[in-house]
Amino acid sequence: MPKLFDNVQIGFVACRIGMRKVGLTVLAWALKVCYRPVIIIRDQYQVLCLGLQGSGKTTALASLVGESVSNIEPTTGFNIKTLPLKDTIVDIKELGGSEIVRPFWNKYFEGQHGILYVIDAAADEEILKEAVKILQEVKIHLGF
Ligand SMILES: Nc1nc2c(ncn2[C@@H]2O[C@H](COP(=O)(O)OP(=O)(O)OP(=O)(O)O)[C@@H](O)[C@H]2O)c(=O)[nH]1
Ligand SMILES: [Mg+2]
Repeated sequence: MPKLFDNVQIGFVACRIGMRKVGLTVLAWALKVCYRPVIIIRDQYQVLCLGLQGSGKTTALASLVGESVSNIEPTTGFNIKTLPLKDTIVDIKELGGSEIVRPFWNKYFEGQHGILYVIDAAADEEILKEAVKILQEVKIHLGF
């Protein structure tokens, strides 16, 4: 038969374990609320995404950033995606590829670190030739 003193001791130990659990829960909650991983961004690059209408620019960019590729509409104006790569951010700006908007592409060249030119490899010969011709025009504008 345990004495009163033993019961008090068992109760005290149980209470301490309980308090520890509560303490750990509070600590975990506080860490969850307050802890924000610090990511130092060292570099940020601007990339222009070009290519003929329907070559797959929007689809390629959506899959690159892990978005759904269903229900993709032709791009009117531009479409911007941000691609985080470790401590680097790449901002990719896609411009629509229709004949009407292509003359305005060169207005967006300034300040870009690179060009991502998309060609539909499954396109027929004529479209492939057109894609290469337009790419050459872009290169001339850029001074290559
Ligand atoms: N099967 C297949 N379809 C694709 C692929 N890429 C794009 N498409 C389809 O081709 C069509 C045009 O794709 P978009 O990504 O809108 O092409 P875009 O170059 O952004 O076109 P614009 O914005 O109009 O210049 C869409 O219906 C896409 O679903 C691909 O790799 N495979
Ligand atoms: Mg598009």
